Amino acid sequence: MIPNADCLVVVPTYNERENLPTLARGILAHPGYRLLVVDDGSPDGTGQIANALAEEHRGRVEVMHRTGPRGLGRSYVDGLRRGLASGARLIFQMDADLSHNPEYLPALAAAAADHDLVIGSRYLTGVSVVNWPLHRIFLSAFANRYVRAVTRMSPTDCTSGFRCWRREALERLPLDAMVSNGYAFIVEMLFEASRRGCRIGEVPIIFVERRQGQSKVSGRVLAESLIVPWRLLLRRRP
Ligand SMILES: Nc1nc2c(ncn2[C@@H]2O[C@H](COP(=O)(O)OP(=O)(O)OP(=O)(O)O)[C@@H](O)[C@H]2O)c(=O)[nH]1
Ligand SMILES: [Mg+2]
Repeated sequence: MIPNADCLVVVPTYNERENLPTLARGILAHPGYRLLVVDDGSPDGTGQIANALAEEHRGRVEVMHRTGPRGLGRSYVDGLRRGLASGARLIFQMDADLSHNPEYLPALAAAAADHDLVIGSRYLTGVSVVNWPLHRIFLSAFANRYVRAVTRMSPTDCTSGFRCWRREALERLPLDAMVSNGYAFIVEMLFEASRRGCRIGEVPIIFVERRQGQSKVSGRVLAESLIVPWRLLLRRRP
């Protein structure tokens, strides 16, 4: 474990009002952890709930309210930049819908002692998902195999959005030049990290399907996920 690590968890939100307070409680239960919510003007008022959390936990919870075109990739670029500027030494990414359990945060942080990037992995020990219908398991497993086959990346879970970065690794990524906006952004970050020689580790997690709110995965996001791995291969080396 990195002593006195200053840990910042970046969480993009779009319509997560039922989930955010529970998630925040789970993250803040860990001493030394801060939360940055990147809300995309959620119509359900998630942004106001995030403001109330920031008021209640001054100095530990911060909110970015994005305007203009929304998207997971854009939100992460803005949030990760803010995270770097805040001086955090470990920067985490996780979903707001409670699929990623904050109890795993210290395990990811511990593995970051000798890795630049640590992935919370669903596929390290079989398939560790709860409450997923069979078609979701197949879709996710196919997406992961597809990405690994096209890009030749070695992690068992290349599409997990639960990650921990050492700040020096994140600083080296070309955040300005990222092309994908949906779920493919997660793959693009990993690709850039692995071709820069980052030491990538994985720790097993059990992923739990969301109980509240709706998935934002659209046909457009899925189409982007099919194309981006090929675009990455064609990209010139930095
Ligand atoms: N800021 C922002 N966050 C988003 C956007 N789309 C999705 N998110 C967040 O990204 C995380 C993952 O989105 P989900 O809809 O859960 O996607 P998913 O996990 O692939 O789908 P499910 O498994 O069905 O929940 C959640 O925290 C969402 O609130 C967006 O356009 N902007
Ligand atoms: Mg989800």
